[in-house]
Amino acid sequence: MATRLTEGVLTSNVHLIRWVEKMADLCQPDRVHWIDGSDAENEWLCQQLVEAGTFTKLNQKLWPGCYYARSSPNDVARVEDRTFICSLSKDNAGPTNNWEDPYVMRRKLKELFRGSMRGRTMYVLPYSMGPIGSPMSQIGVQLTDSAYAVVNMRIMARVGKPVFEQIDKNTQRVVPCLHSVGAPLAPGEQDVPWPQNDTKYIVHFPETREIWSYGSGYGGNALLGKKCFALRIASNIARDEGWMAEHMLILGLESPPNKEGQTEKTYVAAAFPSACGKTNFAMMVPPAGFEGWKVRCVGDDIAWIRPDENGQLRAINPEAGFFGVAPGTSVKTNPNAMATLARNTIFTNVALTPEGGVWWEGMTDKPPADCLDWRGQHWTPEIAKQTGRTAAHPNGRFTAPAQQCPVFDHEAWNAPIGVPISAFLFGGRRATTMPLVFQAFNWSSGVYVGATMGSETTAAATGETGKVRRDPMAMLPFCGYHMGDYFRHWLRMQRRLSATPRVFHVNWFRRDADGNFLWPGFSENMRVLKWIVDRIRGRAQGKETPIGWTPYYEDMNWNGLNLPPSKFDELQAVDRDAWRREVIGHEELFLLLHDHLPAEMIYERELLICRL
Ligand code: SAT
Ligand code: MN
Repeated sequence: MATRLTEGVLTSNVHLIRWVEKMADLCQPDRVHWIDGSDAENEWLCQQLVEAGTFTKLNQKLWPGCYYARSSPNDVARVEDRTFICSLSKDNAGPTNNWEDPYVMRRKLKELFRGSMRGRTMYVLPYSMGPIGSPMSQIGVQLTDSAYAVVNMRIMARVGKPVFEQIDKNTQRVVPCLHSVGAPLAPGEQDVPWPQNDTKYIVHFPETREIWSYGSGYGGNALLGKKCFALRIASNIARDEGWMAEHMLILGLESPPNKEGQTEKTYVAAAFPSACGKTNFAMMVPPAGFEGWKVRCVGDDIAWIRPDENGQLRAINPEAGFFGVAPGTSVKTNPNAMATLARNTIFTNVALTPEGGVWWEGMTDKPPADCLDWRGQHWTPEIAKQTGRTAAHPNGRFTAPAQQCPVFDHEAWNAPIGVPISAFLFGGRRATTMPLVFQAFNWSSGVYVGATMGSETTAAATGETGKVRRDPMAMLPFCGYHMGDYFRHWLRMQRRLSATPRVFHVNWFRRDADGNFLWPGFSENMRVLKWIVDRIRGRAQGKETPIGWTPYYEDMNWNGLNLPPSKFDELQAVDRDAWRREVIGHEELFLLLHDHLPAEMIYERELLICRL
């Protein structure tokens, strides 16, 4: 019998109602619940998650408003090998994406989703990526049988009634997103909050702007507004409409007031691969020697960027929360993140302490005497020594409201047209070859620098960690179309700009011959950022090298840090032999993309080889 929805429907949009009915027919949930986004509803959902055993309410004195979750051990990271771009033509998805014929994939998905929500509730979750009603925002509706996904999405995006009201105006596209953890329940069976099997499909249909995600409850696989919409689908929309959807943090650097009491604010956007310190950089605390300087965080993961009518690039952070890596986060490495996650936060796959608190490696110098690890097993420092088991999963995460960040730039985040972007930074995790910082010569050499970016792999995706892979603009797992066309789109953007942002490459992770980090990182990265701002403003000198402009030692502020010029030289060294090998790495990527590769990339590579 066809489902006819009557109860609790929060929209008058008949297309939306028909689609929900159709999907309910397919997935056969026991109930349909329309998400209004209220506090009461959120409490009710969290209570249900506690009753189902998915959530543990943390000690409310220590962690007010916080909950703790463990996923199933086979569902702890994005699954790149199960992520598909199903464009009509395989050529449009390109060689860096998995592809399947959309007709074949749709049939497969329909079979998987048939009855997949039996025994569960289907939640209808409307969300706006970006300020509701802003010309830079996009709307999605996620249907999901995971209350965990709903309460996480409520932190990560603007959700609920105001979004339905925006949908009812019928002025904006709505991207349909269907999500099920799979594993239907038999009558009377206790809920299985996490999928127990390995059948996972994270599927995007770029032409019809649709997302279908099956079999995972984890982060980027399940919170569909994030990587699936804000990057994979949005990169397609952006290409068609002349804007950019990027895997970038946005921060503003504010100078101390001058004699007239005025400050200077400069916004930059930076692309680093997952788990390479975007969150730390986005809310960095200036070190000693930078009294009066302020870093203001606009976003830590995604930037939507478009030229305004004056040809100035402007960016918004379409998200509303941080889905950050917990291990390594501490009051020393990122005090602002620690303050952000102190309340109203969901912790996933970290350790649970006997007092009802959370812990992860690197949070404190001294680990708890005992706790339950991310698998729910007894863990002590002694057991860790013997078995090498960590208390938290290396990709353990916190989901925290961005507005709780002490240095959050509320005004910029709420600005419908975003903030002006003066520079793009690219960076990866590189033990060798890449200096601390260099500036590309111009826009096309900057696009080359971003396009050929490499980084050592991390735990944010399943698979081997620590290997250098090319990760163009940190978008390798997130670009929803052919990577060669994406480079062309970047190159073309310049034509619409009156002021071209400067492009820089940074590397906080260079090591010496003994494997020690050469650069202290974290707060000290401010010194690099300051040089970048001085370059943007035309105040700092640059030294020409084969790869770009680099700082003179004297042009960096060294107040409060004892870093001798010899060490700086080691950090900044351009080793021509290592760079020749690096260019061969670029060539491998170019071979892969060859038939869509813009000519500019070849010319830039040739110029680089000549300079080397
Ligand atoms: O799992 S997410 O994609 O949301 C986080 C990340 O890998 O950057
Ligand atoms: Mn990310």
